[in-house]
Amino acid sequence: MSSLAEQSLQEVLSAYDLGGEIAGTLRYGKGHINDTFCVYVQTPEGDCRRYILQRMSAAAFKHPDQLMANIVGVTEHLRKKILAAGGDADRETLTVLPTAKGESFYTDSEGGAWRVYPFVENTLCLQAAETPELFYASAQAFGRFQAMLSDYPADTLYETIEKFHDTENRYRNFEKALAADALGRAATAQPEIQFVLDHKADCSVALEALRQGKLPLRVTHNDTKLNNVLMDKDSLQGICIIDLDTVMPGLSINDFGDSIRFGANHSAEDEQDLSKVNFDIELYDVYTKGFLEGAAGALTPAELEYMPWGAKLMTLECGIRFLTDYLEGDHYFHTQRDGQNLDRCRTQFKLVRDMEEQWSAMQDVVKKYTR
Ligand code: ADP
Ligand code: GN1
Ligand code: MG
Repeated sequence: MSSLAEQSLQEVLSAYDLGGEIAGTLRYGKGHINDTFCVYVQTPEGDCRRYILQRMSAAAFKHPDQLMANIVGVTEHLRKKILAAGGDADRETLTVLPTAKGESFYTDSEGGAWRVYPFVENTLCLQAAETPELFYASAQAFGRFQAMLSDYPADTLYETIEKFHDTENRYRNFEKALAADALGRAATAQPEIQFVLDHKADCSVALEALRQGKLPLRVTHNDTKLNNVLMDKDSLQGICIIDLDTVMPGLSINDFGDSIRFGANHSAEDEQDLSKVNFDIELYDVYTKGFLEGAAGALTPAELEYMPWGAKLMTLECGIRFLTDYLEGDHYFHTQRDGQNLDRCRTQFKLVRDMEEQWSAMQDVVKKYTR
């Protein structure tokens, strides 16, 4: 984590009018990409108000202006839909708070790009599916998100990270990192390297279906981890989808699959004891049910058929990305300890192996809900 971000806080906060005196600023959340802070503000009326302040990752996002144009467009679209449905738009979508000069983000004197969102209060952000009911509620929320964006003009969205879920390209990047082996770490990851090499053909499955016109491009979230949906503390429903940095044209099966990757098990993403890492077909079942309900019939028969592939490929791809970052020296994903990206890679590959063993059961679950 960068202390450079902390050094810029004063400057950044002075670019915003947060409606009161700043009482404190703390690092916040468990995201791997952005530098996230919670800002506490004391209003003249004596209330405490919170904001999320984020420095967008320069390693991940090369064009913050394009990224923020996407987020402003998508959140305004969601706001209209939510209001039309009689919902509470301040809680059910993120809202970009402009700078005092009316810009959607602020660039600090070091070149860092920052943004502010009002904090969505009275919500839970889960790091694991604590109950099947909560996981089911998150699935409905991601499915609804997909449905609400189904009429968003996809051609107005910038590609914020090029080839983000291009698994073939992720494989090629892995090959490059392996050939360079810049830190001599390949020797410490031989079984994982072999696992990737053995799965080369899989990396083409969804992309080939896209090229053949079987799977459509849609507006998708592309980072549907459980900790990217806020759950209402009272109703325990998924209410607000966050982390909109990667909303862009993509595959619905990837949105489904990334949630399964992260949530359909009972272990942390960086668990070191692999005996604790097991793909849970029951959680897969409840998520499938919730996602299909939320998407409300928007998916084609081919998308339904490829849903298990979405789960396997997002898990394989994420493992390849963690391994690549490990080989390259941990430049992309935030780490708190040595070897963390390799541990993350190992959990992903264990989950892929489990999915391979339960492949026909995974297909049966989708069939059960789509008959
Ligand atoms: P990253 O890309 O690094 O994952 P996120 O945008 O997901 O960053 O934010 C990190 C964490 O901050 C989230 O997991 C969540 O806990 C919290 N968070 C982000 N935005 C809000 C918000 N508007 N209200 C409440 N919590 C938020
Ligand atoms: C990152 O931003 P965050 O922590 O929600 C990453 C995802 C990975 C995930 C693995 C923009 O998600 O693609 O699947 O880590 N986001 C980006 O936990 O690269
Ligand atoms: Mg996040």
